Amino acid sequence: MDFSTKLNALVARTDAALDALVPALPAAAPAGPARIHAAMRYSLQAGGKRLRPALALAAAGLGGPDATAAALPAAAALECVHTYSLIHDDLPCMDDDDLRRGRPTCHRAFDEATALLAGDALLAHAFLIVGEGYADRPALAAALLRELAGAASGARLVGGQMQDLLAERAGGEVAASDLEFIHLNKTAALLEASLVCGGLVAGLPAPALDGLRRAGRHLGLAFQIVDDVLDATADTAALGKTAGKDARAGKATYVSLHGIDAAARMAADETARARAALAALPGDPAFLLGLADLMLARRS
Ligand code: GRG
Repeated sequence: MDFSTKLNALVARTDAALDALVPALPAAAPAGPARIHAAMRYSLQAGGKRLRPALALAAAGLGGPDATAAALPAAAALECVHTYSLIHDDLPCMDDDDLRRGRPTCHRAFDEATALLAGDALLAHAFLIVGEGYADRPALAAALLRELAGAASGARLVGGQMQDLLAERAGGEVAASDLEFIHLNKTAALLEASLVCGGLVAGLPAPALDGLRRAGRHLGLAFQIVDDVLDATADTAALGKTAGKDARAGKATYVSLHGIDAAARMAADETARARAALAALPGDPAFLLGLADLMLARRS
C-alpha cells in the first residue's frame, strides 16, 4: 500500500472511531444534552488533518497490525484533546478567530458559552475514552492516561498557551529560548504524546518510547515553524483559518525572529532530527518517516 492510501485508511479509521466513541446526536440518543454533543461533533468533524491520530496509529503499527487496531481509542482521545484546544484557542478571550478548519469556529457556529463547554466536554471525554477503551488492560490504561494528562497539563499544553498569551500581552518581545519553550509545550507536547501513546499500546520497550518522545519533540518544533511560515506566506482559503494573523498581531514567531528563509531551514533541520530518531526505532519506520516529510511539506 502506498503512503497516501495508508494515510487515508488511517484517517478513515480514526473518523469511524470518533463517530463511535463520541456521544451521538439527538436522533440516536434523544435523552442526551443535544446542543453540547452537536457542538462537540461540529468541531471534531470539521475536517482536521488527523495528524495526531495518524502519528499514534503509525507508532503503534511498529508493533504490528493488531497494535494499530488497539490504538484506535487512544488515537480518538488525542484528537478530542487537540480539538478542545483549538476550540478554546479560537475563543474571543484567546485568539478570537472566526474560521477554523475552513468553517466558522465553534463559538461562531454556536455561541461562546457552548464552545467553552464543548471544549471542556471533549477534554473530559478523551479520558473517558481511554479509561473505557483499555479497561481490560489497566496498566496500559494508567500509562496512557498519565501520558495524555501530562501533555494536556498546566506544565505543557496549557502552560505553553499561557506563556504564549503572556508574550503577546508583553508586545511580542520574546527571546528565542522563550519561543522554544512555548512551542515545545503548546504544540510539541501533544505530538510527542501521540507517538508515545502509540508506542505504549504496541508495548514497545523504554528505549523505543524515548526515541518516539525525542522524535515528537523535533516534529513538534518543525510543525510549529512550518505553521509560522504558512501564516506568513499562505492564504486564508488554503489554510482554512485566518492567514497573516501573527504579523498583524505583532506576535513573535520563528518568522519574525529569523525571517522566512531561515525559519524554513530550521523546520528542515528539526525534521531531519526527528527522522534520525524515527529511523532508529525497532520495526519498519517507513510510514512514520513519510509522516515527518508530510508535516514539513504541508500547505495547510
Ligand atoms: C487553549 C489550552 C489551549 C491550547 C491551545 C492549539 C493551540 C493551543 C493553539 C492553536 C494555535 C496554533 C497555531 C498552534 C500551533 C499548532 C497547532 C495546534 C496547529 C493546528 O493543528 P493542525 O494543523 O490542525 O494539526 P487540524 O485542524 O488539521 O487538526
